[in-house]
Amino acid sequence: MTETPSIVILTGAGISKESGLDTFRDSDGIWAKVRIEDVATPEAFARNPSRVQEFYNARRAGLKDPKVAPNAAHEALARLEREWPGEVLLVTQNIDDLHERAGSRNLIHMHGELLKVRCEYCDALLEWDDALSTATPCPHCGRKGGMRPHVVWFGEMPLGMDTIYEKLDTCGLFVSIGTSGNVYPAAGFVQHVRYRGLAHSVELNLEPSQGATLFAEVILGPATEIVPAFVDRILKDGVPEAA
Ligand code: BV8
Repeated sequence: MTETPSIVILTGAGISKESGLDTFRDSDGIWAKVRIEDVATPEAFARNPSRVQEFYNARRAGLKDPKVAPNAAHEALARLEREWPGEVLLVTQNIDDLHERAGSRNLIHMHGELLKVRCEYCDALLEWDDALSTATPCPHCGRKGGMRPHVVWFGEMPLGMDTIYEKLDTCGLFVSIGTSGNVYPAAGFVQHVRYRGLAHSVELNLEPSQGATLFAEVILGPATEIVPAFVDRILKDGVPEAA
């Protein structure tokens, strides 16, 4: 009896769009309003820390909006983790907490988390849902000026990479949902899986991503429609053989 294949799922901002959170590269996206170089690099933080803190304070406050809640796509992925007999690892590029709130547990935030902050002096990692400023003293070591969002900026190493590659190397199904395939190393995961030739690969997105041609299967549409239907199909028919 062949073992139940494990599943690795990668999500991006597109899965949270229908929950009311902006994506990055859509025409009304975040990078249409601010430049990456001004708010999402260590150099930006060194140059003008309060500008960067304000950018994340606004997004952290936005998460508290009662209208921002997990949608049917987040919930379908949590159901897949509960009901699939093998392992399901959810790797998200998103820094919102909608996957957790939908019930996903086996989850890696490879680009960090908006609701966590850390001290650059003592490395304390703290849950935080309030505004942060350079004057905020670290609750752990007491020093000021070292508190930053626990978010991976451009040029910084994403989190959980060893585990992610280990799971990509052994999975039977790789699914990419709601990401434009612009940012590495996440955008390279599909090549990593195809290279082994042992897993089926599916992209679920509103429109073809940069890497769409690398997937064995592409399903287009809004996440709240195509993700629940895809989860139903996998739970009913299982994982197709690697194409
Ligand atoms: C690294 C956290 C190496 C912050 C983010 C030159 C110089 C320096 C670096 C590089 C360089 N060239 C390349 C690089 C690497 C760089 C990179 O890839 N740059 C790109 C721009 C070319 N990557 C990095 O720097 C990474 N680190 O490489 O480190 C290293 C090695 C050794 C030692 C040290 C370091 C770090 C990357 C992480 C950066 N941080 N975010 C924050 O969130 O503020 S990345 C940012 O883009 C977001 O976090 C997001 O996670 C990520 C990807 O965006 P998407 O999620 O895909 O969103 P997008 O808007 O693009 O697409 C949305 C999609 O959804 C669209 O396709 C749309 O059609 C679809 N959609 C919309 N609505 C719906 C929908 N789909 C379904 N339903 C809907 N309703």
